[in-house]
Amino acid sequence: MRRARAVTPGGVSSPVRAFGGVGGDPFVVERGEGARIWDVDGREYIDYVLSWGPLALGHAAPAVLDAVAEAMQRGTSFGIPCEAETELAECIVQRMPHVEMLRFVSSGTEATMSAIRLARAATGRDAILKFDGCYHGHADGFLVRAGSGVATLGLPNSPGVPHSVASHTLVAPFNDPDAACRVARATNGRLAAIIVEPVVGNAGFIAPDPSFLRALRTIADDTGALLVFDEVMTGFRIAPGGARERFGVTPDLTTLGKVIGGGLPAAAYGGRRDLMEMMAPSGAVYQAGTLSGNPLAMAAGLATLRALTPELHARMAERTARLVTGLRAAAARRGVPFTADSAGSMWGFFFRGEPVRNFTDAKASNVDRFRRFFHEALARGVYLAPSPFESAFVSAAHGDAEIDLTLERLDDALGAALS
Ligand code: KE4
Repeated sequence: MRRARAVTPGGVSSPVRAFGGVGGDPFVVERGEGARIWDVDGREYIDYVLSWGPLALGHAAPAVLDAVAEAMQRGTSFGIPCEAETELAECIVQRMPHVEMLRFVSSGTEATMSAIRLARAATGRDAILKFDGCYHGHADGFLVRAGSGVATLGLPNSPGVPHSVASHTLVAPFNDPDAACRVARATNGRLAAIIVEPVVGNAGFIAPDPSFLRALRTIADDTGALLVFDEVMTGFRIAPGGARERFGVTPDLTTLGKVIGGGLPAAAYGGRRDLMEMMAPSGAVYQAGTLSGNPLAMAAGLATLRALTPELHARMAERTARLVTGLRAAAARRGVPFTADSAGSMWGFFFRGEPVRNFTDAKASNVDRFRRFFHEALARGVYLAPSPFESAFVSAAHGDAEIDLTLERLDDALGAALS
């Protein structure tokens, strides 16, 4: 880390990896296999961060390695239409029929940035509404009361974002449809899009109230704004068909990332055909990318989605629910104010007795206790997200044995964190 810090800011390629939310130095990873990773000092951890979500099949999944190895023999990048892009696009469209057409990009940030540009072009409006604590990547307009690393580092917003850009971004509390309605109506017809993480993963894990997403759909329809589900994290995690399958609400645009690249750089934005055909070269809205649709990333994503059958998804969801239930029980036995929840293979917890319904609740949780628990868990070989404002994941490689071992270790870590 000393060498890394000499040549890169904070010694990391992305701020949240620097353990700013929990203190201390991050370990340096050597390799991963299945549910486990090993650091350069030979310590082994059961990994629940899984590269912040992409590794639905676990580390170095044979299906992914074989697919990438096979694709690599034909070259690594062309910048020319390649069948692999169409195969992965067809697979996604088949699983998420409301995504009638999509465009691949290389990161979630590009996906959400492009979806908003499209929404602004389609409506001729500038304002966007996001929710406090939600994180949609680091494009200028999103760094307003964002979650994830922005919240972890306690940054109010980010320097370098022109006021003229940030002023188009309006913010309301998650799970507060009345506030969202008030903010939307106050724009007097200037609202281009409402963008939301259908299950929040960047303020810690926060599930939507049953009626919240439906209310956003109604507000979007009433004000002429588009509804954008940012499923970069929830996509192929909370249900085989994503948020629309889980909640029955259809967005106009959806952004995806993480899992669809299977651990290699790939993301996408898509949705209604009439909107997507506005994107160049079919239409006039410009967006481009040298490595968009990279054949190795397409191969990794396709191998991942093909393995993620509804049966496997159900097994992963069941194991995730068992982990969360076990953690709640351990906290209850020790009389610790604690709440935990899951959706499919995505989960999270807070040291707080009352339910966490929005970012204000999340920030009111006992973050000092989180920090102690994080380090006690790490010392016992369980790697949780190094921030109270992140979520955790389970992969296909987390079998019953891993869940049992994790519950044993985390129960002990909880005891140590309280002493
Ligand atoms: P990327 O640009 O990091 O690929 O995706 C941005 C993004 C967009 N939307 C949602 C819902 C996201 O969760 C993300 C990225 N998530 C963070 C973890 N909370 C990535 C980890 C990091 O920043 O290093």
